[in-house]
Amino acid sequence: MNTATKLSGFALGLAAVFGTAYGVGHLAGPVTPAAETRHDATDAGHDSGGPDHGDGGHAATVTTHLPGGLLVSDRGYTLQPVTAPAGEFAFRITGPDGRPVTRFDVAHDKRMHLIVARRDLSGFRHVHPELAADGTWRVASPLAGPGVWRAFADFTPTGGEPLTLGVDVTVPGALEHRSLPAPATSTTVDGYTVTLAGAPQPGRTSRLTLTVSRDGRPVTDLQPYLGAYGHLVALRQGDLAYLHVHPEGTPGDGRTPAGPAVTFAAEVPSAGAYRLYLDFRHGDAVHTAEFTVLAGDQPTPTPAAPAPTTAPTPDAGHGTPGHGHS
Ligand SMILES: [Cu+2]
Repeated sequence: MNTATKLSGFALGLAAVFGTAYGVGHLAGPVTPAAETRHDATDAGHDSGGPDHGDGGHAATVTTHLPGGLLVSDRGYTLQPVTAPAGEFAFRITGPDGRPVTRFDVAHDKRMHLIVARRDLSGFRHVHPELAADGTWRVASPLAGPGVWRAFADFTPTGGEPLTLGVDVTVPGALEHRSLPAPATSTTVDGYTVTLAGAPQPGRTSRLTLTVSRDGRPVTDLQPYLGAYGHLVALRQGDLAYLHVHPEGTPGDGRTPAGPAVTFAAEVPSAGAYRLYLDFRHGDAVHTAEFTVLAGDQPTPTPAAPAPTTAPTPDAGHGTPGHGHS
């Protein structure tokens, strides 16, 4: 079987999952409701598990949602990178009239969230560009070196729906392949240790709890960042489908502690491998902790095992289902 055949089979599998995974829209934030109900899905099987989606309309009108970030153009809005001086990244969003959009609503403290990662899921950055009067967004380039990058613009045009558009951007240079790190439930960043409890399950809401400590002590004075104690983005291996997940509770609501644990309600659109990126703020700096997680019917990673050093094949880094060799 060649790669193309494998991929189309994979896509069909995803389509089947999406047929019942409409709840993902709540978490994907920017979602693409299909104009028509293309799958005769019913609400069967969706009445169990997880908090209320807060939007009772799902049961009556079942639509097929795509995760965010897969489209460069959606609902009349298009993400267009523009030529920028060295060291800068610039782009525009054009609207249904073909003109650059100049009015955006604030969401999570900002009018524009720009997320980038290489296609191999390395190099994640989450930055906030500045809008010029002509509709051009500019930011110091977050593209940290050669590779094929995916840039996600997560925004709400004034008068429109939240959207996440994605575009590939190539930075020339010697490519260095990075295998997806093995699934793990603990990681370190900037001197912090972050642990992950919970595993996402396709088609239903799963609680993921991330706990931050430093020098063996729980961090209990996390600082609000973008209106929350943590920001979690998940990217799916294979197509970089983008899920922006928000934590339970709001700083200052009188019941949400400032750490050490931040809990998220996450719903992934399919089985497979995802890379999670947790942005949290402490010591007046933003830190990003990264995890690989496997969703679906896969062996549950053993918390005590740091890495699959006893994996059955020496090619463990490439053993993820769906990874096509040529
Ligand atoms: Cu942001």
